[in-house]
Amino acid sequence: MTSILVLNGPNLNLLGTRQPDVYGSVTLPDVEEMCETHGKSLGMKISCLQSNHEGVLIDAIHAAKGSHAGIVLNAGAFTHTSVALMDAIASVELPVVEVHLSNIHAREAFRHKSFIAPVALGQIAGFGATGYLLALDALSAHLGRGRGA
Ligand code: DHK
Repeated sequence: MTSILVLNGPNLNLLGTRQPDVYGSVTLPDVEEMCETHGKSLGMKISCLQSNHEGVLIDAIHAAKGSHAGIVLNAGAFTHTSVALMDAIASVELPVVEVHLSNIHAREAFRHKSFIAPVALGQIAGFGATGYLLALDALSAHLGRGRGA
């Protein structure tokens, strides 16, 4: 089984109650369960982690090297600020799919910039919780291609 890390950053623990008009009414445990179920159908073992702390997210990215084949990452607001997260992703050379529940490009200008995008395989934004499942599909296709499948 391919191991995939689903990593969520600051404030995403509040999903479901946090600005539901923007982020939807699905909770983080719901999202994680959806990922586990969908991942299983793709032959993936999903591990999930959420942290409000930049250093914890960086440590998790470092630890994923050698233990996981790829990462689905919603870095929350760190997306728009964190050179350190960008450097961590570049350092581990794992495929990372960047996810946002909301369409960050249709929101405030400061959300248009992503430090993750230049080091990510790609970005999925604006599809709510479904975006996480699309990210798993993208990783599955990418990793399958890598193995020549
Ligand atoms: C989540 C956040 O917490 C915001 O800071 C980002 C992202 C957008 C999302 O849409 O999932 O700007």
